[in-house]
Amino acid sequence: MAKVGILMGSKSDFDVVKPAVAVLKKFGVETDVRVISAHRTPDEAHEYAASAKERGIEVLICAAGKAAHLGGVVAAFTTLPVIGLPVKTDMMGGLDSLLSIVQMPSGIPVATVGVNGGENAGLLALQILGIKYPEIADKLSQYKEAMKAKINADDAALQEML
Ligand code: RP5
Repeated sequence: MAKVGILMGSKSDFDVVKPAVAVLKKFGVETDVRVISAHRTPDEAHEYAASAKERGIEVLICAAGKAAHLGGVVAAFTTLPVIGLPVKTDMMGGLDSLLSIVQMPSGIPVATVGVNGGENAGLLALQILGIKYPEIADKLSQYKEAMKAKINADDAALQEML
């Protein structure tokens, strides 16, 4: 059963969403990936958000660009944690998307990752799930150890060159 619901406002957002799906898959976490728009399919956005918890979803990721209100709208209809994933745009490089998602007024928070930060959105979802599932928290510790080993190896290689 999918633990993470991943919504995107348009199929054109999918390239940004892929790293989130990939990292969740790598950790063995099933996802439910959908194209649902806050303004083009508002009824579906409402229905999905309001029913997510009873369908077993534990964390939501919402990717959107421009006037990117999908995360905020979804967060309005659920108590599940919502991670906003701002999509880079042509006009402002994604600053428009970022501000639309991160600057939620008090009362309805949307945890926001960087522009096109799909992998971090997936990792943040895993960290939230790790509170409940020790096996996910353990895998995250191993992931961090591997990252540390790589940086240390890169540093050692650099020192050799200098
Ligand atoms: C938003 O508008 C979507 O999240 C997408 O990033 C942006 C552009 O959508 P398309 O015109 O490519 O469908 O709703």
